[in-house]
Amino acid sequence: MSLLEPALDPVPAAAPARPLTPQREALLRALDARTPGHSLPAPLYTDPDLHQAELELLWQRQWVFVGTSAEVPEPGDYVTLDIGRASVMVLRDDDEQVRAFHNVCRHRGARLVTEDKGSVGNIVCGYHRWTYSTDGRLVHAPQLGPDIDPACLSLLSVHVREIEGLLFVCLAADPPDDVEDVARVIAPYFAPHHLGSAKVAAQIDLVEDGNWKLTMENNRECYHCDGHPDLLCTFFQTWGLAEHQVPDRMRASHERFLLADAELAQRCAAQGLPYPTISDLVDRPLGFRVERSPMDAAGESFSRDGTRLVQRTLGDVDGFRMGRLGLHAQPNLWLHVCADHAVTFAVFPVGVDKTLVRTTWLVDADAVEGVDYDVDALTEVWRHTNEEDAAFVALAQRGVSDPAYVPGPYTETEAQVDAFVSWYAARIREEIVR
Ligand code: 3BY
Ligand code: FES
Repeated sequence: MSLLEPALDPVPAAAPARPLTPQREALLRALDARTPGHSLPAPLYTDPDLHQAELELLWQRQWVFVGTSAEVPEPGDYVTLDIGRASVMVLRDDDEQVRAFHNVCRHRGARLVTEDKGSVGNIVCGYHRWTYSTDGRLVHAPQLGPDIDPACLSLLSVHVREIEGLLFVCLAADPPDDVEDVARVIAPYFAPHHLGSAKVAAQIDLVEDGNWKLTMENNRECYHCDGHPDLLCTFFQTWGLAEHQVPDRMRASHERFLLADAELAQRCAAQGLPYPTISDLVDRPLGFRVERSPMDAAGESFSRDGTRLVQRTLGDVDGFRMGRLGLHAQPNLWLHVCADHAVTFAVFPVGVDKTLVRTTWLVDADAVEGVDYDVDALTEVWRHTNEEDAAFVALAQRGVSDPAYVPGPYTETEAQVDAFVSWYAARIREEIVR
């Protein structure tokens, strides 16, 4: 079955149950073998057929984070993303709207743009020069016969939703509509930070040697954070722990957290910034968690001493000691916004055991490199953290590929890993019977 079929041929909600493909049946069996509260059965991390079924049932049907509008600042600017075998082109059209299209020519199907990012006046196919405007209309096709209506040959569009500068796409014909609920909840947290008018200071792609779920699971806990010495200069290691779960060795840091948390809550209240953590990670298609949290040391940014890395604030915040605004969204996003910069992480499966992590640093559009910030310094902590995480993910992939692997229990510090795999299992089950 073509990977694009679900997008082009939606299944009506009341469709009679159809026999499952062998891959989907195998996926269901693997999920049935899962013990709740434990890591997933090995085939879900290692089996190429199950991976293929997952691409169709999850990645082609859910909202997926693809980047920020800062990555396409001007009309004609585009980025391309591979979601399974589908290439999606996200671009800003001549009316400054962000659009997304399948990166496939309507003539004989050639790949349209072949770069990861760039800028176009029109989108011109490299094969026979069919030419599309930035809103997807076919505007030029040499020797097109008089019986063929170019209006029927626009690029196939992909649903795209911008939430305060964060871009999500959905390949399904009929995307889950909870994106609107999520937007309503998170927009007030993000609006003051003006991500939509920020500029990209740096972007780094890292390919990890592991299944994409291992990358996400690793992000959803700080149980392994002793492996992140740079990050721990400012990231409170007790993140995600209930009071009674804080180990003795983290007590001093946790006391600092409690003080800083109360102080930041007040500062946010004074500025009219929403503060409470809102977490709805499992039950909705676009599971999410939004939180504000103080940072340790100077409390401003992801530097070793916690002081700012950019000399201009990003957005409308009063002062630099604003900790971080964090967002997790299923299946593939985490991000942090400090007063001086934002850093976003987008995860894409490349193969069953290869995963792309794209990290993007955003700063105020008027911040000047070399004057207001230094790219090496700005990116250092998360470059190191990502490399450390990539090593953990590779270790995990090797282990779960070993015949001796038996899924093990999550500790009480891994509630959000559990939330992630529970979300995953619920979505696959829902979609498999649709
Ligand atoms: O959300 C994050 O980026 C952090 C970093 C360490 C663990 N994880 C929860
Ligand atoms: Fe694109 Fe022919 S395949 S113009």
